[in-house]
Amino acid sequence: MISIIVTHKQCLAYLEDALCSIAEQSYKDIETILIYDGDEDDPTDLVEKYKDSAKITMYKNEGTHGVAAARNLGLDKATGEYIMFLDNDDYMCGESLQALVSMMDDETDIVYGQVRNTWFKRAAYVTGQAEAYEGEEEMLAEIDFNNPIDYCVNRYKRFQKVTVLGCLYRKSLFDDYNIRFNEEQYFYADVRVMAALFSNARNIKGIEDALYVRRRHNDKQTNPSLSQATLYETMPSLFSAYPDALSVATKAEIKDYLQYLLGRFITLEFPKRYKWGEESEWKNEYFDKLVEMAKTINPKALLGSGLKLRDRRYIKAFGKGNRKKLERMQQSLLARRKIETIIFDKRKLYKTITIYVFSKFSLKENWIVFESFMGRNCSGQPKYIYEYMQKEFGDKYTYIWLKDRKGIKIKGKHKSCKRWSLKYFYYMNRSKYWVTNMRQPLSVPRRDETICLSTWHGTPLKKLVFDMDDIHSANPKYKEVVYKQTRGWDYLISDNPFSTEVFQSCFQFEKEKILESGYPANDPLYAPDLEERAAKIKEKLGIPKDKKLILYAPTWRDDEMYEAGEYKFSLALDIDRLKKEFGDEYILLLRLHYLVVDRLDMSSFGDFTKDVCNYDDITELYMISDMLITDYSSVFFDYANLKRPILFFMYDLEKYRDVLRGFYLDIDKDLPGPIFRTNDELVDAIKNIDNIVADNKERYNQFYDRFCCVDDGFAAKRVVEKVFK
Ligand code: C2G
Repeated sequence: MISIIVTHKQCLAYLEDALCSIAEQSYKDIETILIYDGDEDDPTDLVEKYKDSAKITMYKNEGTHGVAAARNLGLDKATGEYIMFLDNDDYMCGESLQALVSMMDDETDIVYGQVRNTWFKRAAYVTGQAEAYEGEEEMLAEIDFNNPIDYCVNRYKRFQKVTVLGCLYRKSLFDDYNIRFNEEQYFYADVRVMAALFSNARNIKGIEDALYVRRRHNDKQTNPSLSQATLYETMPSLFSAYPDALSVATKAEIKDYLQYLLGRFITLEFPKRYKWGEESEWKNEYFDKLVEMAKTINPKALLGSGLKLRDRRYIKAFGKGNRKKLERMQQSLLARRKIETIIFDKRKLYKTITIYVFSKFSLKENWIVFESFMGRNCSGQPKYIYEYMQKEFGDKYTYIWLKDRKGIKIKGKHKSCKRWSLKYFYYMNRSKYWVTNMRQPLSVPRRDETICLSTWHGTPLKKLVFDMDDIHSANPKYKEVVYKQTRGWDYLISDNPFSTEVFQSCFQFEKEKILESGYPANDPLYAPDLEERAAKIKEKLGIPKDKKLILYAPTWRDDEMYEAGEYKFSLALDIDRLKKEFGDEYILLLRLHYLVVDRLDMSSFGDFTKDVCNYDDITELYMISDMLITDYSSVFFDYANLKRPILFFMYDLEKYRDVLRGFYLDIDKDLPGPIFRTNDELVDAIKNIDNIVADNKERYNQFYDRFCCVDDGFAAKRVVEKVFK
């Protein structure tokens, strides 16, 4: 029998994947020992659900908390012949247990399988919808799977990554050699155990068919993981873990490896923290302890390890505790690295200039930087706040716009600069106000007095940041980065009570800082002269007066990208068909999302289509359109203010909802219009638009009351009065 020891402390959101992956194993001679460590995230309901299929017994880890103590308790309770550790945030694939067990024989004590890393949940992983873990293939290419020490111990080359996971152990190996986790070590407890297990095992075999998947956490704030802890947190554990592991390692190969790990740590990680001249525990206590540990390094153990001669010399000096020599070596090393990065990285250079030069100038109380969609256009809330301020205050303020594209037209007296230019750093640093509808980069040095008004850019339908499960867009550290960025917002605009609620959870943001003012960009939709304005916009765009307009404005897809911030789009709308059916009556305005970089060739559709992807302001497109077709974009919340027809073309609904995002609304009930999956259905609906409008009248009105209840044409005024006093 295999005893699977599952430790659970936090991250209840991940546990179900782990338990389900046990329940679905074909090998059934198992018991699951779930150690519940702590008081948060009570797993009782899930344990109940999988109790029979995964044969779970749950124990509460009283007293000393931590994964080491929890695993020891699991070892004490286990009755199986074999042991497998499964963390609550990980899962196994397919036939893992069967494969591992089939390799066991009388002479073998450990069988290991493949360990893979992912940012994604099990459903996405097993269906192949999870993207490959960055850099993993390259790392694995350098490692020999059939060499147990290479594969199981050596692969990550860092103490923090050494893990007991992914292997099946003969239980007697733990008992005969009295191998247990050191409960004093909150981190690094696996190092000692692996050193002991791999030193004493008689035979170790591997099988690639057994797959253990380690899930990285994209959300350090709410679901922290041990292996993602910072060095500041883990450092104290290292001082006991290393000597402890060295004392139980009996195989020369393992001993050498431990010394190599320490050597790498001393040359690559420690110098970044140890600032000479600055009094801290790194300089005193940690340094002294590390010197003691470095004395255990035998220079011969490092030969052929991949550490350069320069590094080996440094480690030798470290072992002698020769501070003076180390200081010299380290200062020149760090200075060289710093100068190299500043010279080759313009942003770092500008940041340095900002810190040492610009920030010495006074703050400009009446300077405001406006940024709309990262400088790609002039639209949204920043544009309408700006126009209101121009009208009300004129020259009283200096207005600075970020323009990252040629051809952006902005009315009124203003200055401008390109994002990431030296001028940009200058203006950002000296201006008292920032008005932006997206997140601000962290690399722009900000003063304490700066006031950042975040307007955001839409009422959310699709789940955002902390309400998202997996992150399929390019940056897996998204949640961590957004958390830091949103701490810099002094105000956040919301369009309705629903958004106010969601913003608190998705950004983990304080209610007091949210201004439920309505959206300034929706003000023109309530203008008394809406029709005349619309006629002028139509004329500007060269659209014949007798043609009605359909605006097609879909959103982007998290998993269809070239790189972060640059997305692909494949058009599912059958334009040929629409042209045939509606070419006489309508013109189709095609508006792709600003993150999509693909440009569609629409020359074959003649006058029927109009490419408005680069048109600055989508509000103006709303004003002239007789009907909107969209998918999961927040555009419909704004468009609904006009009470004109909205059709939803959701050809990829299942994937978008179940894998990529998830929604805040019940889309079958709450949307202000019907959902269509195919072009046939859509064409039919446009033909019968009057019936569609009549059929959906009630739900449209309900939607309007819920989401458009604050907008009234005066949102800009409310925002400006509050923020600029
Ligand atoms: N937008 C646009 N053209 C499109 C789609 C969107 O100009 N074809 C603009 C609109 O101003 C819209 C905003 O981008 O309100 C946000 O668009 P979404 O499609 O909702 O996408 P996203 O940028 O992910 O915004 O809470 C807001 C959203 O949930 C996130």
